Amino acid sequence: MNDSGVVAVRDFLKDRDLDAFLISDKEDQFYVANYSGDDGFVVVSADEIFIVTDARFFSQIKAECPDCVIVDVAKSSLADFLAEKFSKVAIESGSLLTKDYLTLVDKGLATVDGDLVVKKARMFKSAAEIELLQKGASICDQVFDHIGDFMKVGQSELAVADEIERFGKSLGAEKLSFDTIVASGVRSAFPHGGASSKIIETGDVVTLDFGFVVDGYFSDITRTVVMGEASEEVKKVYGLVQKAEGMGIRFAPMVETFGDLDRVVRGFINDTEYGPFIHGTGHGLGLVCHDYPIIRTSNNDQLEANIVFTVEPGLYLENKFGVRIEDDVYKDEAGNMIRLTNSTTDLIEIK
Ligand SMILES: [Mn+2]
Repeated sequence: MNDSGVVAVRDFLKDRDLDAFLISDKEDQFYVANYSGDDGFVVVSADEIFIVTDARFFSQIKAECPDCVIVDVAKSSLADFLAEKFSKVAIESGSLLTKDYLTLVDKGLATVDGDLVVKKARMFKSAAEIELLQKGASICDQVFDHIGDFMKVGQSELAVADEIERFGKSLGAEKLSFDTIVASGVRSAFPHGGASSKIIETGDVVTLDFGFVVDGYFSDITRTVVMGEASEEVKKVYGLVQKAEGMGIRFAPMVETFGDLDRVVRGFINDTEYGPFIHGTGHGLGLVCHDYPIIRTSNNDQLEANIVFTVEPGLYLENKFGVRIEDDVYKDEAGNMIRLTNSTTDLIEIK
């Protein structure tokens, strides 16, 4: 149960003169009601929190959120329950299925979109949440340190990915943040080249992008290494990406919005001979890996304290190689940038 989620939802109800907030996003449900069941809906009114689900989850609800009121979906459908008690309801357009939405419309319920209400509350991390994010990020650093010793020419990308997973779990991670990316040689120019059976060869540039979940909170790191000696071109491109990433972290306390931060990093890369920069500068980190906010030019959210996010510029030269560097960071109350991941960003040549 996170008070800031409940407060944000109830403020929205009050501001918009609504009766209830229907939460369909799983992480939002966990954040607001501490409900971790993988089926059902959370409904927040001015003074109660209901969970509409089936009997598989009743004992779990009693353990996780004993103050919530259980609504048995076998006796009353979501739409029947809402229509009986409420007339104007906030919904989450990003996660409510169209078929469920249509049942609400059928019952004559008025709906207002509140898709980002809980996600914007979730952006701001408490000290306890930052501690969990830090644990995952520290595992990333230890795994990167280990994998540099482990990697050898002749291994497959999958073997390296397996070792990343095994070592991270041995350090206390509960699961991977996403399928590990180990992309070598020309495959490193695929921004999201999942590990394959390709054998890593001498001279290959290798992008390693991985992360671990600790108590539900995600981490995410990318480093690019070279097997053997880096060519002059690789060194040049690497240096530009390293500079762009460092700028992103250094400028974060000086800009107003996440869109501004994207413009700084994007502008720098686009002005090099290897531009344009083809993806977002980064993303929020929290109960999911690509959490709100996505850092792109169109984002106007203020870059405030205690929002944990990634900075991850990259350059991709088709049929040659790619370089990406990514760290997890946040701005503290004093305006200093705090790095959660601390592995060196200097180019590592594995010999
Ligand atoms: Mn990322």
